[in-house]
Amino acid sequence: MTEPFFGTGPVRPAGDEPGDGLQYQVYDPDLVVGDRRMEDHLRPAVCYWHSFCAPGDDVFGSGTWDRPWLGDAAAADPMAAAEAKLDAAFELFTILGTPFFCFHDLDLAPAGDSLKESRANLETMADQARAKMDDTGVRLLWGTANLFGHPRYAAGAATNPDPDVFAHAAAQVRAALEVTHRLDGENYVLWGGREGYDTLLNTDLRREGEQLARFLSLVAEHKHAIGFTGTLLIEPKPHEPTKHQYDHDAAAIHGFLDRHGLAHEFKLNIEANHATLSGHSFHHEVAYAVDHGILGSIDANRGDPQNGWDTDQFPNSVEELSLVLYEILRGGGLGTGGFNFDAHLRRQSVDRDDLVHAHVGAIDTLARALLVAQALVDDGTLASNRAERYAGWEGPTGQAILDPSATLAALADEAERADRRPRPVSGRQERLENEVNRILWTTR
Ligand code: XLS
Ligand code: NI
Ligand code: NI
Repeated sequence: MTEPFFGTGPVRPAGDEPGDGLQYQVYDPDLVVGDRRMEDHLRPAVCYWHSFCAPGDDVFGSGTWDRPWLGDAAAADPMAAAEAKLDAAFELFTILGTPFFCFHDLDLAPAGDSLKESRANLETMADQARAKMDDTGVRLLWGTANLFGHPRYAAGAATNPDPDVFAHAAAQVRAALEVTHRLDGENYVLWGGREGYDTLLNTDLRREGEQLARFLSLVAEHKHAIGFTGTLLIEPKPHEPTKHQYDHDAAAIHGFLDRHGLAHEFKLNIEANHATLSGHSFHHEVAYAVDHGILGSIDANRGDPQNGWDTDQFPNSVEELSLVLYEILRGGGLGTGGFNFDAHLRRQSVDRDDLVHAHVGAIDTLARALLVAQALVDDGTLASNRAERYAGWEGPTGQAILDPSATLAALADEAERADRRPRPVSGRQERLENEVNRILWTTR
């Protein structure tokens, strides 16, 4: 290992005696919340791409961040640069005490001149990552393939009009999936970056849908062929980079998977900022996934209420995340998933340790939200109110409707005969909002 990049000591858990250096205010991995340790609820992960691969550029200006392994270093000796990046990444994971990380194939290793060379680079870097994982105990939450950056993917990967592009993407995914398996990754993610269209004038919607389904079923088949037991995840996003993306939101993907007989093979990786881009709340997307048994994992970040794009800021709202965590607890937890910080610094955050502070704040926000969510579960008001609201479905009318022998005519006859006149019942929204605030404000 070369010189430390951050040179900061480990961030101490909230439960520790105060001392020098950084300390979490709330996050204590070993604190038992409800049925498990805080770390086992949250399973936080640092993502490789925003933290180590992006230079801090935007469409108007070049990179501002101090990332010595990018630029000239990467051009001169791409594999040496990838090693320096790996060192810095594992240094950050160790400083933060985060149990997981995530990567795209091209984050970990540079592309070669051919698919074969790219695969060899990835395997070499995966061996190095394995050694560091064994040393530090850090695990892989998920791997994925970058099927959106290279110009060949401008018109999509699986949904490209050119089948050679589909085949190229298949080669990349095979390598990334196999490396994820070798590193004992707990999930494999497919984000349909450019699987969508810019204009309908040149797009065959039906054919592109079939291509996407074909690709997903080939990935699922290969997962089983190699004995990978992790979860396959699809990440919804409605647009950006393309005008319209097929994996629009949780419900659209659910319908698509069902239609193509793939619903048992995939779960969802829900990202906060993608939820808001699709016109939903993050809470909605997670609740939809939980209620349909397809919640896989979370990409934790936040957007900007005034900006219509994926600003990928670190999460900092306990209010928002408490309700999201409440749904996750209600659904029995994240399973193989976790909270991956798919978030990046602002362009002006040029100090090396800004990256440490960003993650510390985000992890503390999640930890606080978890405590509130558990208090909401323990309090039980939301659950009992919901149960009471639908209680009629347990009674004679509800049961008669649900009975498979029921017909519309029989129900109509009975409704006419009984002549009941249902009255509107309060939805109690404000009361429930007050309850949530009471718990938010009083949970310690
Ligand atoms: C981009 C996506 C991407 C995926 C991984 O908006 O969030 O980062 O999570 O390809
Ligand atoms: Ni994401
Ligand atoms: Ni995103």
